[in-house]
Amino acid sequence: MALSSRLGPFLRAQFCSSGSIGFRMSSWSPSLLNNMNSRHLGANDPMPSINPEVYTVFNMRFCPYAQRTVLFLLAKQIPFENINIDLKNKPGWFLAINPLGKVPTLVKGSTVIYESLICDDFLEEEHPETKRLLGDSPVERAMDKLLVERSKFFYGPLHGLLKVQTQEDLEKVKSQVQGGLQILGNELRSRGTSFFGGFSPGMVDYSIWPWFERFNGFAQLSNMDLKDSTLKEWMNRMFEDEAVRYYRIEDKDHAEFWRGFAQGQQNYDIMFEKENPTKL
Ligand SMILES: N[C@@H](CCC(=O)N[C@@H](CS)C(=O)NCC(=O)O)C(=O)O
Repeated sequence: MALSSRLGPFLRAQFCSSGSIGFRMSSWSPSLLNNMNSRHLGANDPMPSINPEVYTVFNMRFCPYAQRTVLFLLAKQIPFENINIDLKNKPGWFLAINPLGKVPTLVKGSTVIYESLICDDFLEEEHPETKRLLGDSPVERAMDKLLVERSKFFYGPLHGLLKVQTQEDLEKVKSQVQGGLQILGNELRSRGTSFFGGFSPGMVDYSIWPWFERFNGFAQLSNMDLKDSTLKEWMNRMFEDEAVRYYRIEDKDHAEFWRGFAQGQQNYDIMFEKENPTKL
């Protein structure tokens, strides 16, 4: 990779987002305007008021796809509000906004967008004044999107771990997960940068991160570890990223959610209940 393209994300992060030329201290602060751990609203809840002047993300706190878009908004420091939705008991007003009933759904005024990667593309194009997270050239952007596509070879089987019935199936799925990890590890080694996005996290990093945040929880379920040292180091760097830290859920809470999910009894409100023990 040419030095200029390796430096691209670094230069963008340092200069473009501050709007001035020169090095700057980190001025990151959360752009989320309300509480990310609010109760998940269901069919019996009235529609909350929605501010048409800022983005609203319809979310589910444990959804890895919605996490992609939240991380994008946080990394770009675009102000937004968050509304958590009970996906097992969706409110009619949510289905009226997005008949597919999926999160993330990103709304501003009369604009309604869904599919995490499409939301992220939209935010990048709509907000050129913010930190750029996609590659500089069409080729870089296409290669990054291909890589996110190929990351399904990692996170697809990871979800499969929840369903395996036999030891034989478990070993098969574990080796599929390791195969997917190898694709990502090899790519990061060949890029030779700290992050897939260069010197700071970019689109690929934020798009694959949600499954790495959950990796330890899944790994404990199946006695598996991350063998790839390049990816381990990348994970440690990602854990230091401000957006990632702000939105992070601890391993034990992820594990509790996925245990429930595997039994068809997922509790979306684990984080709400932790924050509001007296309201239970
Ligand atoms: N391909 C979609 C997947 C989104 C998705 O499946 N979200 C789940 C929650 S993690 C959802 O909304 N499930 C509700 C449903 O399918 O009815 C994306 O990238 O946004």
